[in-house]
Amino acid sequence: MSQDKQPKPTAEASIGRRTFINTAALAGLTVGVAACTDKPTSAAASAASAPAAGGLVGANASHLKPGELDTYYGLWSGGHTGDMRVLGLPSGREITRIPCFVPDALVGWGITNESKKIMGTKADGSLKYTVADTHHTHASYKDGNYDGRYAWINDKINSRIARIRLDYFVCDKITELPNVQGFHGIFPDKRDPVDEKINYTTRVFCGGEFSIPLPNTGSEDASKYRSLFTCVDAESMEVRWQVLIDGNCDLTATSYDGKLAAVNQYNTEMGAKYEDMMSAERDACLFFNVARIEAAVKAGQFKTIGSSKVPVVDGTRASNKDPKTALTAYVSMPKNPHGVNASPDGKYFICAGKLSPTGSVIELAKVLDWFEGKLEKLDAAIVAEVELGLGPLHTAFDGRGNAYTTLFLDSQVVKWNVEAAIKFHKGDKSAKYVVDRIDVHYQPGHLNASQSETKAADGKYLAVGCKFSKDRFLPVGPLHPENEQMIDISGEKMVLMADHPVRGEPHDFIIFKRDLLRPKQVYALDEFPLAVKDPKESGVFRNGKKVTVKLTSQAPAFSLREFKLKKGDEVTLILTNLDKIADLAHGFAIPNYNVNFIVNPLETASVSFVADKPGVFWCYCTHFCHALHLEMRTRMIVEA
Ligand code: RUQ
Ligand code: CUA
Ligand code: CA
Repeated sequence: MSQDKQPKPTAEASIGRRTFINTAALAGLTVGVAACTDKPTSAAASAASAPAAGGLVGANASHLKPGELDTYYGLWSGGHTGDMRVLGLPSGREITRIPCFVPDALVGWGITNESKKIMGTKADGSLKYTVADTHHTHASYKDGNYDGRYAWINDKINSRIARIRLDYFVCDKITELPNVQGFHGIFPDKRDPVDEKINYTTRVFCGGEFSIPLPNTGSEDASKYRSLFTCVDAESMEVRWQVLIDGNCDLTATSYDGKLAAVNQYNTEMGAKYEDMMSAERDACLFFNVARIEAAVKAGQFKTIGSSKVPVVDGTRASNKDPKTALTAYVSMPKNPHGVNASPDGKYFICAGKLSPTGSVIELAKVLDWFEGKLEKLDAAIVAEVELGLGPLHTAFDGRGNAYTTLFLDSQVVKWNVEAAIKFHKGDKSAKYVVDRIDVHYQPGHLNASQSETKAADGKYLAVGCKFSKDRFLPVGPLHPENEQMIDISGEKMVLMADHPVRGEPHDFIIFKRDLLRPKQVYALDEFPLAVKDPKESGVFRNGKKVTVKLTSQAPAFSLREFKLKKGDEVTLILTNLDKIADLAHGFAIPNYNVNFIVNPLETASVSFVADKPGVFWCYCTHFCHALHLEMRTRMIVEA
């Protein structure tokens, strides 16, 4: 990036510690980003060392008295643990984890037939995947706010999207995206672009970050590698369509009118090597015209790739030069941007610079004008490109016109006013757009504010996911936790409230008011086709070698005191928990058979195994349920 293209630093921006950014500094910055990911010591050198401002005031706000309930839910990506974390805020207490992509020993996810069916199995019945890397989670919308139906979460390693039912807080469907590697950004649409009546989420957009041969033949010729942008149906979870693009997809955002989705692109170079991905001065924020793409699919203007039947439309630059027919629009962004976020007033997408110290504001009405041939130059949709600090990554909003952006290299969050930034960019150099800065500990990635990407953004709490905790917690060996910090943003100045250690690597999250959700605590028996509805239905049902064992649980006993099998039997054991009061779960473990799972009130779960070991096996309840919990057992006798 040349120096003369950069906006001049302002006094009130009080970046002060340096004047950036010439080419040499940028080279250093690039190295810094790389070093931070694998070398904590070099990251330490760039971490802010000043103590956070005003800790005392905020400390009260995040501490809840015993028995007090939080006022906000937080849905957090679990990271490598492949699950979703549920937090209460402002306390930051982790209340539960919802398993989805990876087996979970507590509830028996990946052990029961029901969970294995959702996760996906190989021909031999074993799980197709046992690793995952979740990054982003977002929930379904209605009228521009969360409606409490679903949340979605991505698995970057195996390009899977999971849906969480928010009535029971369980994962009910997982879809693997065809021909995609490095599925990263994810965002549901906020309404339909055409049908007035559909003011809620019906699509989920998924960005493919890595380019691969299409179909993936293993070709070494990287010039032919491409990425796909994918639309998944929110209800059926089937893939509706894909868009072939130039460059790659990183994060994803959607507009409130349903018309636009966008991804930031850091590799417009389509480089296959690290260095190549940083060779261009500018990259892009790529917009998708949702209604036009769906019209093209309807009109049969698509191809398919390999064995996939999903329609793929052409969104490459060369095929989308005419605005009036274009499916896509590539808006130029400074070098290797990261993070694209929709402002709650519905007007702007904000792209953070990462290798550029800037935040870019894109006016959505202007992008739509371009698609209609009313805006001559697409670049005119960029209404601000202002300096924020070093390593800007993600942006949240308070609903009062302010944006909050993480600065990875500066270890700060910067609060800035969007309209003031636009004025400043227009030439009013007296417009003070930076409102406040706060040091965070350390190297923040994602952040989010309460209700941030909804029309009901309320500017109360901000959580920041700091990638390094360094010295903030008791040392526990080489693997440090990450540090989630809670910040009070209700005033002009940000106030640090609390630190929470968290096992890596949580990435993204959303925070919303608790009254938007009414989770159920007891299942409906009818949710489960295999339910054993009456203890009298219990027993061993034999059909040659195939054996079904049916039993029920009611504290503190299983309906069968014992059951007999023969060595070599192919067994399916079905257990329904007939206890129907909240909080009364039972577990079921079979020694030496690698079985343990939980049944919640009125839940049914089943496991299948071959009774290959003769002997007596005490199947016991693993979830403390009653004073006679230890006595809650049944005897499995496998005859030789
Ligand atoms: S990314 S630290 Cu996977 Cu969400 Cu930005
Ligand atoms: Cu049932 Cu413990
Ligand atoms: Ca680049």
